[in-house]
Amino acid sequence: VIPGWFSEISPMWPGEAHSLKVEKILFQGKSDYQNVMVFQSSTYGKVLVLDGVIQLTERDECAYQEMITHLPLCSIPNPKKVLVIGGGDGGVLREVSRHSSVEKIDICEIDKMVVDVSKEFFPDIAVGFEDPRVTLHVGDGVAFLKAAPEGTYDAIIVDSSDPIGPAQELFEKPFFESVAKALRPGGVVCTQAESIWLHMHIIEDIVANCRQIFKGSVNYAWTTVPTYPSGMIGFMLCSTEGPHVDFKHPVNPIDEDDSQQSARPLKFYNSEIHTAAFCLPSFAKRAIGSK
Ligand code: AAT
Repeated sequence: VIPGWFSEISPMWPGEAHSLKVEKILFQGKSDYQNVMVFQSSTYGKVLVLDGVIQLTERDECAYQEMITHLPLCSIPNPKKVLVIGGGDGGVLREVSRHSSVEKIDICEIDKMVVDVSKEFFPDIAVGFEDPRVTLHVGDGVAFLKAAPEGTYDAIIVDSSDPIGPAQELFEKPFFESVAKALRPGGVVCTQAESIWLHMHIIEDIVANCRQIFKGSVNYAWTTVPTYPSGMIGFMLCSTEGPHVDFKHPVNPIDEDDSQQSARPLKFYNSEIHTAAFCLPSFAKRAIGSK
């Protein structure tokens, strides 16, 4: 460990640790679920860390939050009811808000401290909570989905931390089953699905489960996030039986002229990168396959 630097050390990526130079530690706390830290970095703005793992930085959060949100929402016409699991920082909410067809946004985040810390230190991200369509539920996403009425949501976005700690069950089969139940026919889910460089075994398990559970489309897409392990992260996009969803060809592009877009223009997402996100390196294509 280098003094004055934060190194992201975890058994989930043994033998490597990306480091950022720390200017100042702004917050350190312990919630019921995890250790929460915020620091000012030299080159990536403020950084949110949970249990030693980087959740976001101000500089590159757009590449994750925009993609995990618009990949599913731009793939279906007129999304109205959206559920976010995790995502207590508010960044995914901020992105969902760009869609004027959306009428209701539920969010279920397990850790209230993440929400409070985001509101204090990341106002440009927590701004997502200010949308009147948003209802915050503080609790476990697994329990929330078990209790959710069937066929409710057009889209579910699982912005979850890694499968060590409170998010473990969000990567397991029963959770995906309740996601499928809570979606309307032809509804879509997008879940954080780790890195093809580091976690192919996790991805293969998720793909196998999703192929059994989701009778529509099942696809893996990815984005670059310099401060996430291996510099990239992927998403599992699935649809339930019903109207066909072709994730690779977005039918609901975000209108660039919309007034909300000009006040806060998209930094990363566009229709070309949407389609490109589904192109996989050959080694990943072989392991994941396509359907
Ligand atoms: N948008 C920032 C990126 C994240 S945040 C993941 C969120 O999921 C955290 O706020 C965490 O508290 C929440 N969470 C974890 N488990 C649960 C659960 N069971 N129910 C509801 N919310 C939960 C993801 C960063 C990915 C990091 C990649 N290395």
